[in-house]
Amino acid sequence: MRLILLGPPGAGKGTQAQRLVEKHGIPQLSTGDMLRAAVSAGTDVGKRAKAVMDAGELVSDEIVNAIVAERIDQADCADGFILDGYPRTLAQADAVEAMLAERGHKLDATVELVVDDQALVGRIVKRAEEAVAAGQTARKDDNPQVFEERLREYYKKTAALIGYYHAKGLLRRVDGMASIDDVTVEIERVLAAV
Ligand code: B4P
Repeated sequence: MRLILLGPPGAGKGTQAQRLVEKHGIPQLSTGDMLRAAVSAGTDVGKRAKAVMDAGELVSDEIVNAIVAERIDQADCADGFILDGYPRTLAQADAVEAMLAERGHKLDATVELVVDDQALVGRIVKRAEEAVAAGQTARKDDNPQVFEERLREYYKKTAALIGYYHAKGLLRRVDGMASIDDVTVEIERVLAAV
């Protein structure tokens, strides 16, 4: 299964991807996690991505497409993967389609998690508070000011993907306002029908 999880920042893509990994035994490919790992490791990609991520903007298509292209050729991706937070622009959507076609694969489904903007900011603030309470450092982009920019970027650059995948007959919509467990049940229900 080759699946995309789509939705605004904080919609629960990462949360649900982890559950799908357990159930389906295929890896989660989170571009956010890959970029944060590059920042922590101080690689060239990390150095270029850091300021962009801290500002809540999108890292360049060139960088992100390259890290995904490299990742999907690893052995654990042979039977499929869950793309979490990628693609985020129409150029990235074209790129992933080309990557899959080159390898003789296609996308099976795109699941959109639908969540109110108001609820999104509440989740992000809560995650930052929980990190601090646990003695960890909150993500630099998990604060209301940067979150506003992340959401603006989503509507400017990413929301167009909903129409794009709908037109291809690949879009499945799930209510992301429900509890985490209920969202998982609903995702599994729509995937069973793919
Ligand atoms: P990401 O790491 O992808 O961050 P995200 O969109 O905030 O995460 P997600 O939707 O997965 O939310 P989560 O499950 O964590 O991106 C960060 C940055 O990296 C971007 O701003 C950008 O700069 C860069 N980037 C990444 N990919 C890129 C790309 N393709 N192109 C360019 N730049 C890219 O959930 C959030 C919180 O909500 C959690 O605390 C969770 O516990 C809670 N939650 C989840 N589901 C819930 C539910 N049903 N009810 C209540 N709470 C819930």
